[in-house]
Amino acid sequence: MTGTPDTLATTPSAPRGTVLQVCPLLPSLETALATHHRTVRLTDRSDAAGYLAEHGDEVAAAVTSARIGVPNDLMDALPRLGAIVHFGVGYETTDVRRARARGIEVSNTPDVLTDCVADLAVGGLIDVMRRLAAADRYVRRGDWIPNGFPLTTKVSGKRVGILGLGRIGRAIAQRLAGFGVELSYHSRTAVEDVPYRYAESPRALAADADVLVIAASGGAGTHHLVSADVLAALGPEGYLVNVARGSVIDEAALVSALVERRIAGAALDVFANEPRVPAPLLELDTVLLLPHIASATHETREAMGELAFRNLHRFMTEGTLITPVPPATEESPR
Ligand code: NAP
Ligand code: 8YV
Repeated sequence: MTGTPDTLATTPSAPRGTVLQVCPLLPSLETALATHHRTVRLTDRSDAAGYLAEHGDEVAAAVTSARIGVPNDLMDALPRLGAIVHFGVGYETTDVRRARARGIEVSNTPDVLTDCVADLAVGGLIDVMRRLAAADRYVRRGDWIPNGFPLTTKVSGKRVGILGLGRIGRAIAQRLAGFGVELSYHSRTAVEDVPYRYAESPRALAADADVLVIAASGGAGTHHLVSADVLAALGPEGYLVNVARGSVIDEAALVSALVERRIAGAALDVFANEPRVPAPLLELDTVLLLPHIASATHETREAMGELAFRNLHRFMTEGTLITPVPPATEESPR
C-alpha cells in the first residue's frame, strides 16, 4: 500500500486507544494497521469474549469488511468506540442508526471500486446473453465437433433496466451506452441529469426491459425488492444481472424462475447466504455464478485498502473521517 504515513502525529482531539480489526482484511491493510496503530486482531484471540470483557473499553476504532460489519453485540461490548471503518462501499451489516445514536462515526470506501464493479456487471451481462462460459464448457467437454453451439441472444441495441442509479448504476449505464442499448432505471428518487427513462417501480422497469441489472444498495430497505412478480414481468426472454446484494432478490423465487425457464438466464455475483449458492443453480447452464468478485482486482482492492486506512488514520490522529457514510435516514440501508 502506498502513501502510508511514517509517523503518528496526533492533534489534541485525537482519540486514544486500540484499533480493533474485526475480521481478516487485505494483507497490505492489515500491515498498515499493525505498523501505524496499536491494533488487535479479534480473530487471533482464542477467547474473543474474554478479551472484549477485559479490554473492550480500550477500543477507539473498529476496522471491518462490508460483509461482516460490526454486529450489535460487538458494538455493545465496545463502550468507548468512536469510529467504524468499513473496507467496502456497502455497510448494511452495521446498524448505522444505532452507531450514530452512540456518537460513533461510520465510513465506507465509495468511488474507488465503481469502475471494477461496473466492468464486471457488463461482463456478466454479455456472458449470460452470449453464453460465453457455457460455450467454454461446451468446447472443453468435446461437444464442438459433432454439434454447433446453439444460437444465443444479441446484446447491442437491447433494452436494459438498471435498478439503483447510484455511483455503480451510472457507471454501468455509461458503459452500456456504447452498445447502443436503450436505458431505463428505477430508484426511489428520479435522477435529474441523465437521459435515461425513469420507471416508477421495479416491476415497471422489468416489464420494459430485456435485461434487468441490479445495482441498488442492500439492507432492509431493498430486501426482496426483486420479487416473484418482478421476475414474472421480466418474462421468459428476460435476463437478470445482480452485482448488488443477494438480499435484493427473492432468491427462492429466482431459483424457481430459472429452473422453470420463466426467465432466460442470470449473471449472479452475490447471493443471499454467501458463500452458499442454491444447489439447483449449479445444474443450470443458463446461469453465471461468481463468488462475489466484482471489486476483486489488485488495483481496486489496494485502492479500497488505502482509503479504509486513510479513514482510520485520520480518525486516530484528528478525530474525523474522510468518507463518512451519509446521515442515517428512514430510507438508509439499515
Ligand atoms: P450508491 O451510490 O449509494 O447507490 C445506491 C443506489 O441504490 C442509489 O441509486 C439509490 O437510489 C438506490 N436505492 C437505494 N434504496 C433503494 C430502493 N429501496 N429502491 C430503489 N433503489 C434504491 O451505492 P454504489 O456505490 O453505487 O453501490 C451500490 C451497491 O453495490 C452497494 O451498496 C453494495 O451493496 C453493492 N456492491 C457490490 C459489490 C460486489 O462486490 N458485488 C461491490 C461494491 C458494491 P435512491 O436513494 O434514490 O433510491
Ligand atoms: C467487497 C462489496 O467484496 O464494497 C462492497 O460493498 O461488496 C465488495 O467490494 C466486500 O466489501 C469486501 O468486504
